Amino acid sequence: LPRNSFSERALAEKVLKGDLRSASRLLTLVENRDPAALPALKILYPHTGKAHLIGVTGPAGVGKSTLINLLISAFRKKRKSVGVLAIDPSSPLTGGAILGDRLRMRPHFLDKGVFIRSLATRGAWGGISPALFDAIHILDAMGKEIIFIETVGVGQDEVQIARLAETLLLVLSPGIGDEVQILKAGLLEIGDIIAVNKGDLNEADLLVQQLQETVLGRPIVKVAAAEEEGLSTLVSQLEKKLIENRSDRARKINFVREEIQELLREALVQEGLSDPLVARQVERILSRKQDPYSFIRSWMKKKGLKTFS
Ligand SMILES: Nc1nc2c(ncn2[C@@H]2O[C@H](COP(=O)(O)OP(=O)(O)O)[C@@H](O)[C@H]2O)c(=O)[nH]1
Ligand SMILES: [Mg+2]
Repeated sequence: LPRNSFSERALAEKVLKGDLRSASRLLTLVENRDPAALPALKILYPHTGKAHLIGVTGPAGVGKSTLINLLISAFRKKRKSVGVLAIDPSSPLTGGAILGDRLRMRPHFLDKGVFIRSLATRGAWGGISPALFDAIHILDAMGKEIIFIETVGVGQDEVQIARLAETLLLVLSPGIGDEVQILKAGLLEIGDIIAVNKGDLNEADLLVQQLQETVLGRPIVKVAAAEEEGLSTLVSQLEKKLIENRSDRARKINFVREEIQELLREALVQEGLSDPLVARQVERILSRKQDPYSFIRSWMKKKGLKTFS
């Protein structure tokens, strides 16, 4: 792996030229939280901020991956280069990403204008992690004009992607169980556009109707990804939103805030965990000679940081 500044610059320059292998290499470094990625990331950063970020979320099995596969084709026809980051829940056994999503998107594997990557987020809640931000920047810097981020979300709280996507596509489908559950989970409060997939199933129309009565002011589009139906409406609604949201400064500010928050969290945790003082306290806390609250407070004070109380 590149360690000297010459090869780091070379790696960054290759990514900027859209080189897939270099991008993959850098992505592996950021996934492993390898500090060797930092110099390249710093070089890339000024070249980022151009891509449209489309979050695609919804319960498992509604057809997000199938739909993204079609959306890739639609945007490729419009000569847009496309990136996909599929966030899979980390397996507690392997810590790795599940292969299903990659397989489903296979038709695009030979297209050089498409870059698809499954991202393991190692227990990060809701899939948001510093590695996700790095990955977005890498795809952006390599010239991807549209970046889809697929995450699984069952309730509003789980859908952290809503806080950073430029445009959010919520995918639902009939047969995901009790529709009232969706309402309770607050999932309908998010999503610039709501796609009701599996439109080929009988119950789809009822779901669309229920949503139309509940969700006001946002487009609800019926699609059947497996049948490749309803795509043109969805694509044109998406394009409209992309243009609208592009000039939404609040969303951009929010993105930077979220990224800083993630990096701060990571830096602070690293600092704490690498301090032998912290390790030594475990025994004292375990034996109740010390409480964890007072310890954290005194540790932060030692580091010159103020605590919240
Ligand atoms: N009937 C029907 N099944 C679909 C449709 N789209 C996807 N599916 C199926 O739903 C299952 C889950 O799809 P997938 O894309 O993996 O869902 P994800 O978990 O949301 O990414 C697969 O078996 C798909 O073939 C559709 O439009 N109609
Ligand atoms: Mg999927």
